[in-house]
Amino acid sequence: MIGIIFGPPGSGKGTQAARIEKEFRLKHLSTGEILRAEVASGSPIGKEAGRIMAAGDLVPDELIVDIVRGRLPEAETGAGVLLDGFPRTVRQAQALDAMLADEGHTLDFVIALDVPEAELVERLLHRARVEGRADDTRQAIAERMHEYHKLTEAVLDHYSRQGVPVKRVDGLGSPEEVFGRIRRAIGISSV
Ligand code: B4P
Repeated sequence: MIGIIFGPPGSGKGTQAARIEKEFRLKHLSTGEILRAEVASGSPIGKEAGRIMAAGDLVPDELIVDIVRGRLPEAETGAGVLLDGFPRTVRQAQALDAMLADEGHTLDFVIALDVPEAELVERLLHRARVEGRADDTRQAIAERMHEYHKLTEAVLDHYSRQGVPVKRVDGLGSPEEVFGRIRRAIGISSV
């Protein structure tokens, strides 16, 4: 099974991915987490990505696609893969389509979390107070929302046009309530 957890910044992708990974025994691949690990390690990739992320911008497609290409085959050896934070542009989606086609795989589902923007900003500012993430400043959050509308939203149309089941899930409520809706949506997609 290969699925995507999709949504704007702060919609609960990382939060829900942890639950989906456990319940459906999927390997969780988060490009945000991979990039933050690169930043923490001080690698050349991390230095380049860290500046871009702190400004709230998307890192270059080529860099992210190379990272996913390097990790996908190993992740695919288990029961399945859950992609979190990737693809974030139509070019990334096309690159993923090609990677999956090369291996004879197809996407089983896209879960798209819907959360109003005011709630997203509130969550990220709360996380800034708790975790102090470099990209959770008011200015970076505004830029991340802008990038989401400009470049990322179109990924959903890309998949709808291809007939991939795109399940829109209400992301408001407790993490458990949201997960209940996701569980039902994935269950319907996988029968
Ligand atoms: P990500 O790590 O993907 O960051 P995110 O969009 O903020 O999602 P995250 O998973 O962290 O937050 P979540 O919604 O779970 O990316 C970070 C940056 O990396 C990007 O801005 C970009 O620069 C770069 N990047 C990553 N992938 C890329 C790609 N493919 N191409 C280019 N650049 C890329 O949770 C947010 C907060 O809400 C948390 O504090 C959580 O506790 C809270 N929350 C979750 N669910 C809740 C609920 N139901 N109710 C209340 N609060 C909730």
